[in-house]
Amino acid sequence: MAPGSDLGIVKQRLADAQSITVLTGAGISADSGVPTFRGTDGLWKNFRAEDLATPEAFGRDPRLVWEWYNWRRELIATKQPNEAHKTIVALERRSQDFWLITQNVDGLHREAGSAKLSEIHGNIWKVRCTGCGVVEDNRDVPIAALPSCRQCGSLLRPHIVWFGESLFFEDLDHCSRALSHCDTLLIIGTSGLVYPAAGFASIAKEAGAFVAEINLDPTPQSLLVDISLHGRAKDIVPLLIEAV
Ligand code: BJW
Ligand code: ZN
Repeated sequence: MAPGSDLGIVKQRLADAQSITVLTGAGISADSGVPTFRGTDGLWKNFRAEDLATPEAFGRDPRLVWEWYNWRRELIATKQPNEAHKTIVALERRSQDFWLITQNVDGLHREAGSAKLSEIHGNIWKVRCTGCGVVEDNRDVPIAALPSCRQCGSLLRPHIVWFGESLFFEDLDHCSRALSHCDTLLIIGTSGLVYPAAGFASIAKEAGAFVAEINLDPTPQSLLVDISLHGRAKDIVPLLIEAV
């Protein structure tokens, strides 16, 4: 790799960084075979995620929304972390100050071994009671059509942040600290359309960080970041951090 190439510059920045934050989206898991949200493969029975991932959709037809989650659980249960997920684990272990922010709910970062992370949109392997609020791990595949809480009998919902719902305060707080004090932010495989994550690049940039994105295509953040690398996450990410 030429030292002055875009790839070489990002690699050197990572090697010199004191504090690294990584933001990931569905593109990183696309390389493990998990469909993205906004690609044509993201559709299920002609529904868009925006039509199903809302509290209103769940209120109207919880059976349909659980059916969608069961389809995704079945699919994700067969997938494994790829080289990009694994390289992020290596980066975490070699860095003094590191935080991973993921929008993905598939749990593949945890499965790869990431420990310093915020899953800001929740986790598909957790359920939350709509009555008493208890959150539990649940890896049933398939889960019951309308699962109920063992403690109070109320309907369970996926422990996922849907459109129109606020992210959890603890996650937002952690992200805001990680973004405002990192010197290097890597953004991998997100369309940059969904807030608040779509605003994270500008928070880090305004705080003085070097920001690089890795994506198949340009995104709304491409003009803001220092370097955009185009290609598959599983091919590019390992090149960036070998020999850190
Ligand atoms: C590759 C690749 C490879 C492919 N290698 N790259 C108007 C303006 C501003 C904000 C709003 C607004 N109206 C409403 C809002 C707020 C709303 C929002 O942002 N809406 C926008 C759509 C406009 N946000 C919210 O509601 C959030 N809450 C909130 O803001 O609370 C306060 C508030 C409430 C209401 C109004 C205003 C404020 C909550 C958002 C929760 C999102 N949750 C979801 C669904 C979860 C369901 C589930 O998973 O079960 O999370 S949405 C969906 O999108 C999912 C994802 O995490 C998220 C981001 O998608 P991501 O990861 O970017 O995936 P894709 O598919 O979009 O992109 C993949 C990318 O990868 C592409 O760029 C490819 O090119 C690339 N790629 N293969 C590298 N191999
Ligand atoms: Zn309950």
